Amino acid sequence: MNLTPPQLPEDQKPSRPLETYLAELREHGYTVLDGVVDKAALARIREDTDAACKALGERPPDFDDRFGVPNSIAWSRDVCRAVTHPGALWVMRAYLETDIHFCHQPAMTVLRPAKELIGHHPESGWHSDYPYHPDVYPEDRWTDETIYGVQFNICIDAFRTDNAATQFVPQSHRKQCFPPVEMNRGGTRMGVSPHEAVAQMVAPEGSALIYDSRIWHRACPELNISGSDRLAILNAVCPNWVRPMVDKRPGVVVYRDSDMASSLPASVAEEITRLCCTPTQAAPVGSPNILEKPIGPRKINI
Ligand SMILES: O=C(O)CCC(=O)C(=O)O
Repeated sequence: MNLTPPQLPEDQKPSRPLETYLAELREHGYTVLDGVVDKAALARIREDTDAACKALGERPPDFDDRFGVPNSIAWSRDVCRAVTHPGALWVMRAYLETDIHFCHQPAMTVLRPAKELIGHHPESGWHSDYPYHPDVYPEDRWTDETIYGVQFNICIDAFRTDNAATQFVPQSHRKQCFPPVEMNRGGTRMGVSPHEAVAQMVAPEGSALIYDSRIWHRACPELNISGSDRLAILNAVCPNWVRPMVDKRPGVVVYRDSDMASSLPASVAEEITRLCCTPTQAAPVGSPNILEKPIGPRKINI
């Protein structure tokens, strides 16, 4: 593990030293790494996502939902560059104290503006992220001090309180358990029990939210009253020996068939190979058996 932060090019430099983001992640369970994607790249990603949406077999809903646009590493060089941002990768490797991989292919998501949902409080949605899902972690006990996952969500649009910035419970990762069932009974009214401590992860466009996968959080589409889409690239990141949450191989085929790799800088192509295309590594001796469940056609709960 290289614990020396990398030197970053000007167009990928955050406003503070990388160590400060790592310290924040360690203290609060989340940090907002700014400057991951520049303005020109954000504009191209929005345009490419729009084109990819139009090519989807089924037309996605215009309101009240969040949907994924698959295979973004095959149709956007800027997505490849964003998900391999060397500063973000350094923070995550340092936090998990190991080398990492993505547990599903980078997921471009579009959160539509609310219409019918405005003023409603839909039930459920509270969860922790992979591998802290029910039936994945051995015996569903998380007493182990080692941390096995971070979520790496790149904000293509700013995350604001009026466009459904992700809801979360500060410091809930320290409780080492799933969100209690009461949180998913009845809708979420921030400030009202059992959601009195709920806050939102606000972040500028082009930044990355990096948070401990154990933190209790929820997508809140009813709060997108902005009238516009909110785009984000979601990534579940684990030590490279933790089995992926879905079969990544179909995404690898599409990426390889696209010939995207030949148009990427070598360092970006190498990281994409490492994070997205390399088989799961052997688990170190003594690690919990997070590998035992067979991969089925499960829905990605992100
Ligand atoms: O899209 C959001 O606001 C929530 C994202 C989420 O739930 C996740 O990354 O696990």
